[in-house]
Amino acid sequence: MKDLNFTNKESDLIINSPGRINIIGEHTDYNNGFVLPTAIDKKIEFKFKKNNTPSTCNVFSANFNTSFSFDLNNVKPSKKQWENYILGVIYEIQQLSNKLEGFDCILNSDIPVGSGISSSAALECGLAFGLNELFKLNFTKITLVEIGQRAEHNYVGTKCGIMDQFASVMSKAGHVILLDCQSLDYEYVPIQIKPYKIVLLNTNVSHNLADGEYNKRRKTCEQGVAIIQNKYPTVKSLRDVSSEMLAEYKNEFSEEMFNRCSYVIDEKIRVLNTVEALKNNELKVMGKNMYDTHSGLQNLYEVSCPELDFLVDFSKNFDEVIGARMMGGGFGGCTINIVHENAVEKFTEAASEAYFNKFNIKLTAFEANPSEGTSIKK
Ligand code: GAF
Repeated sequence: MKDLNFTNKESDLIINSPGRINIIGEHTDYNNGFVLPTAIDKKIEFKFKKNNTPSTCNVFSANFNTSFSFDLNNVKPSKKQWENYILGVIYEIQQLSNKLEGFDCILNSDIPVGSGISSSAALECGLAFGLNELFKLNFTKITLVEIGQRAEHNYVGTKCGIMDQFASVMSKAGHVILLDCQSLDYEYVPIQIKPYKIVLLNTNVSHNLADGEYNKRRKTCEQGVAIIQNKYPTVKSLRDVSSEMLAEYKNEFSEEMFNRCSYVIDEKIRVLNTVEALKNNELKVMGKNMYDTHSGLQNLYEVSCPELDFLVDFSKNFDEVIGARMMGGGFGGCTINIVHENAVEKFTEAASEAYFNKFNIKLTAFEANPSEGTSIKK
């Protein structure tokens, strides 16, 4: 296919779809627990144009300088993973609507890929949101969130929870979302943390283990629940299990299963405790909880990696950093740090130097500002 090129003026619609951070609540979403994410000021921009064909679609990624075409009557998984995010969304839309027609789309992103800030949800949700507008599909925002999640399950193969897509679509500037992943009830909580800033340190590593290990973690949690259900039939997920109940299984579970489940149960409580701390401006409590989360992800859930552990440990040398942890699925990507505004430069420079000396890899540091979810560019 030819490279697509059309200007903003020539496009029918421009959508911005952001990446996300998560203050706390990691690997809790698919266990029906709570999460505390928000969109940030890093995004994928989508330029859309109807191309007046019944079914030919052309997509160009400016970042990868690559394009592909497909026919709406013949949508099937591709060998190229990034195409599956697109094709998966198209497939899921087609399960619900027959109103799609041919379109052209140009993607331009400033979200670093594989960094744990969910460029994948931004891609899925921006596409679903844009096509919903362009072809007047009349889907609700929650349906767009679910289309994105199902695309990831069915075409990409990651059995993800709902946090990333929810944050990408539903976020509100200056707030985090306390989301109950069981009921999908949510509350916008203002994030006023002055004089602190949210600083991300991107390890710039993404260990390939990620997808398979992610699905394995989910399975282990579900297997744990299945055993607990023999005695407690009303238990539907780890959401319904207390640490006292889990303690009964200390001998019956493998050590690995016990550790995985106890991390999730602790984390569920930490999220609610952190929201209270945030509301009461007890930022050091929030920060301590973040360190505890990291320790659980490192030692019990085992989804961290040496690069992430190094940066979290390093942050403890600074009184001005009150909390830090790995963020997202794990095995690479970013740490999220709560840093005093006067020390951001000092901290990021020292971390970059120490990280380079240790791993011979350059890290990327940037501030993340809680921002609006997927929307039409004005
Ligand atoms: C990934 C998944 F996509 C989310 O659903 C969530 O489980 C997260 O890892 C871990 O909290 O980003």
